[in-house]
Amino acid sequence: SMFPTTTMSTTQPVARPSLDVLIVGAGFGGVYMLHHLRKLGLTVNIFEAASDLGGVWRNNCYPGARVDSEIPEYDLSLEEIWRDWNWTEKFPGYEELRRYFNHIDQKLEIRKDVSFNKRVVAARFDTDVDRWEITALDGTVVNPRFLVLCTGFAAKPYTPHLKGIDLFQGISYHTAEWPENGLDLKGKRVGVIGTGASGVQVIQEIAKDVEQLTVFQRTPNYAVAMQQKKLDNFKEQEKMKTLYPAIFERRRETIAGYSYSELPSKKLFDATPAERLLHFEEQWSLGGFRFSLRNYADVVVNQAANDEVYEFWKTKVRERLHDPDMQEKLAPSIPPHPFGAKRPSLEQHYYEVYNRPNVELIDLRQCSIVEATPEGILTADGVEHKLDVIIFATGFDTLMGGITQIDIHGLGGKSLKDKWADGVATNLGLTSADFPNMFFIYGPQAPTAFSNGPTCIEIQGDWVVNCIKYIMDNNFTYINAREEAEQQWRKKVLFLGSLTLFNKAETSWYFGSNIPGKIVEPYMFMGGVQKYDQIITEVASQGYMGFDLC
Ligand code: N01
Repeated sequence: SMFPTTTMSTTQPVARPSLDVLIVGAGFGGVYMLHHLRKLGLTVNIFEAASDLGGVWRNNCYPGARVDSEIPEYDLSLEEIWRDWNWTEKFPGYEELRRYFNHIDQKLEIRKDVSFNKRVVAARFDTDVDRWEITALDGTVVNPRFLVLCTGFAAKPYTPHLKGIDLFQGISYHTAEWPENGLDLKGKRVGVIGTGASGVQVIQEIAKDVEQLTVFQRTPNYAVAMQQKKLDNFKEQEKMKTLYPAIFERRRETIAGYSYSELPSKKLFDATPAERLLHFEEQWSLGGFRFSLRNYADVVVNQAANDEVYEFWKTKVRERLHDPDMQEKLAPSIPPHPFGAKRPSLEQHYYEVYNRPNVELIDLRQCSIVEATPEGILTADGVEHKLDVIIFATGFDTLMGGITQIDIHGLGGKSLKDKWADGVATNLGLTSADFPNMFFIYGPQAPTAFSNGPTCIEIQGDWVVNCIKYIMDNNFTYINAREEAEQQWRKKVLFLGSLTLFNKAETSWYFGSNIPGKIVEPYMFMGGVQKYDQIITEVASQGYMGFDLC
């Protein structure tokens, strides 16, 4: 680490090099930003709360954690990185993703500019010197000109309060706070609360090892086939690389940031039933998000079209389940929400888990949790489920949470958390008015999780790099979003969010309704990646229209 901590006893004062940019977070976003900002000749440092690189792949090390974007879609586009790197699986797991970060470090010397175990807790813009004052949990203070938050969309885990949990004598963990050295679950009685992407992955991974698995499901996941593949033929992968530049270019020009995410030209009911069936089957067998992203465009706006997709999905799932009761719980006759309104997980053998004799599924809509007891979990039917381990796969205070958990104060001492208390306000999902020279990527009001991660990060990251270069080249002190521009952007985000069926799910992190008390509104830009790229590029080319530069 290049910065001394205040708790360190040094006999001599250590000179603090002047810092141009502080980046928060060393995941995909932070690493990409560090590399490009250093290339501008700036002094840049990353503060990372965890002990190593990787972002979500550092924190989420629960059994089965793996990405839901396939490679090379999930690669960073930098040739220095992909040239000598080959993956062993189409959808890599967290361990391989961590090795990928080691590889990036070998190629780009990332770690030398990262301070680990540095959780940023506060940031204050100091108008006397026009610099940010950033404070870490250990007392470290730095004063960069620019602050770039690369905290990701899932930096703040959410654990619902479960009455009696303090009395529970077993152990309990949130999936995103999994112990780095792992947990031995062999022969244990394990309960999993939540069946989002994290729940599905942990459930399908541990079911075979544990003595007894009890799944507490509130809403069934409309999980689709991942179609995982081992990639042991590196020659083939090497050959594919001639296409990488085209794939990386193409992925920016699509709706969801995957080079393949173009839609059929017809509406669903304009295709014959046979045509539809073939299309569904084809996308299903190709795997990944194709079944949801390459479906007919009207599926996200027309309930009847959406129901057709649900029916196909339901049949696919039910034929894998032996027990009619399981069929009804996991793929109900009446869909609890439209297909796609909650993010479908990519599963490998999730449904087969429920044919196992050691797995029980509690449908919380039929029978809710009353409380935790010293020995397990008590449900409303009076049954005490005896457990050694409780796993909370209960998600995150997404998008806004990772940013507002830092105490940020801008011009006039204004707090960002207070400013966003009645709803998020950003200009372009990149900045917020009165927080000068502060940027965030892969956060609220941007495509974020409606995009393949690296695509969104690179589009936004390039914009921020160019903006900082523009400020330096033109000797401006700072850039500040205008409030009118921000209000317009907010309106656009809310409007686009109201057009689809996606707001029909009762609890969805897309809308913040998964967190009690959180403002319910669309938290992401739903106009598509290409459109987003066009808009922000246009703003920059007009000399940063909607911003004050002083
Ligand atoms: O979180 P979630 P996640 N009582 O919010 C349930 C990415 N990701 O960590 O649906 C009982 O989706 C809740 O129930 P319900 C990906 O973008 C990717 O799984 O609200 N249950 C739900 O089932 C993903 O979408 C990968 O009724 C409660 C679950 O907990 C995002 O992160 C892997 C409850 C939370 O699901 C978040 O996924 C992991 C309560 N009080 C994550 N509160 C991959 O790359 C919540 N739940 C594959």
